[in-house]
Amino acid sequence: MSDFARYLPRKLNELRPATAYAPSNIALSKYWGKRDKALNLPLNSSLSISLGNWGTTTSVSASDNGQDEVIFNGTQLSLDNGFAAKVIAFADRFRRGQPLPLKIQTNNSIPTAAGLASSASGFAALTVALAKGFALDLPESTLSMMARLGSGSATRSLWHGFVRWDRGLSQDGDDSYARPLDVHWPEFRIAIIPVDTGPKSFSSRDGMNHTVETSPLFPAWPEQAEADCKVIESAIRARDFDTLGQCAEANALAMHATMMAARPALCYLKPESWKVLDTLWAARTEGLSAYATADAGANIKLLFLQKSEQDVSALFPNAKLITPIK
Ligand code: 2P0
Repeated sequence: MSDFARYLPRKLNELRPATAYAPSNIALSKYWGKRDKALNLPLNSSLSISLGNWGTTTSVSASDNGQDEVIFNGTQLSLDNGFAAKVIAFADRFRRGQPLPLKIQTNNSIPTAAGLASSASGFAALTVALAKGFALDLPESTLSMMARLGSGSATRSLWHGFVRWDRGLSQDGDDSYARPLDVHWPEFRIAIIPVDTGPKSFSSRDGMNHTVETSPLFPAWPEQAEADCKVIESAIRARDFDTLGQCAEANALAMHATMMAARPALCYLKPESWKVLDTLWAARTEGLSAYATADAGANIKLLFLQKSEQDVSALFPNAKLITPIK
């Protein structure tokens, strides 16, 4: 079955008001390329770190006026707004035609100036809020699969800390879900170096598909990414920060290389992103233990440990520091 209807009762319970929070996440080993576009099934596993209190809080309740309502950061959206339409389409996967008008309120705690996308935390929070509201008693692995149908990266946003999304092998995606790693590493730090905080010119979904379809470098990616995931998971378990950082940085740059080789080329990194990388690499030759990663956008994210916090702040005064694990 290609949808998650099988996890739902034929007739949903009446909705009770419910609220859920989900953190955003940054992949240390990236998800890039799908084997099934409708189900957001990846070609490779990925591993992320969640962003603590940077995320999305979503509340669902029955709408009083008989119509769906979507409220984003306090503003009621028109139902033909792209974001509202996606949210309602996702709720429809639960409702399956049942007349249950919803009021969905979503608040993002991610500073707009950080230029981070929020679909991961958004779909994860919406999944959990709807599951709670309809009193569905589902395992977290199932919730992770449901969130995946909203956005691939949402699969990993069900938990705090380090999370691994196993690509799975089955055609229906039943084994493609995430699980948290039981590792507490409170010294771990992230910094976002904002470069471009405007909307993306090319969505990550389109960029991913374009790369898979046209990049002669893409065939080398899935196997490398799978191997990187293993290295990073072992490094996390061993608290081997430099192995983790080196592999995460190489993984991100390899992903960007597949995009740059696409035809026509796709380059999310801007001159300012490269300047940040240059500055970082120069500081590393002087002994700084910090590494970079970048997603489908120009912003650079740094990985380091608490002991390097002051050096990173001095090097990048506009860095937004995150303590992901408390
Ligand atoms: C990641 N990204 O692992 C990778 C790295 C961007 C670069 O997951 O089409 O918005 O909704 O499954 O999740 C962004 O892609 O794509 C993403 P869809 P999604 O974080």
